[in-house]
Amino acid sequence: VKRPVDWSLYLVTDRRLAGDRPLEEVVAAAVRGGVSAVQLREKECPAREFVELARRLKAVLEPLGVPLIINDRVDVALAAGADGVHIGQSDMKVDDVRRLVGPDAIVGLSVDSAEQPAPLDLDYLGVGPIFPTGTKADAGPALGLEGLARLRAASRHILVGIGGINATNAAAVLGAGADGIAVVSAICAAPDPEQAAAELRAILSAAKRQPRRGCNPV
Ligand code: TZP
Ligand code: MG
Repeated sequence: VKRPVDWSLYLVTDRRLAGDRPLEEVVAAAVRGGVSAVQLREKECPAREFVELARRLKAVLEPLGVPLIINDRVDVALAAGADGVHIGQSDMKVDDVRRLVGPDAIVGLSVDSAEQPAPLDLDYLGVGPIFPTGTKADAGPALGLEGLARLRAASRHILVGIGGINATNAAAVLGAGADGIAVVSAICAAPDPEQAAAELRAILSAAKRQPRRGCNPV
């Protein structure tokens, strides 16, 4: 069975930004602060090390009931027993991923415009970059809050905004229709990831719009 997921504060990892600190520690601190879902994102990691890292994060997250999603790599997600996978527009098609991971796994897809059609059998859309970001070198132009609002009007998927989101603009992203925010640098690069997550959590809790709980719209 598919378990409901709280997408309100979604941490996407970056070991480079975590610096000397072990990723497990940064992630554990972020969850103490209020992160509700974690995506392991590694662009250069060899498969074996990627699986080992995923297993270490799973050991931290599973007891806390926080889902672990693997960026790009269906094989790594399956090998490590992660909760799901996040794919981009040039990765395997959603329906092919779904066949591989099964009906209960989480499948998320990146979109960068309101025009990109998204299959229904998806758990959420990662929408962005909402704002300019230095974290993703090949990120497209920023959609802005207007682009997010357009997508909100056009889609019944769970929408998670990403790209340049921090404590100064998180409430506006929810206000434009996102169900949650995904952040990399705002937590991974913070001197105190727990406190950074707690600050974002407090902002989200105070924001008018109550984030919806994720469930597959099929
Ligand atoms: N996809 C779109 S923007 C982005 C990704 C992975 C990077 C977001 O990083 P940050 O540091 O939260 O702006
Ligand atoms: Mg990708």
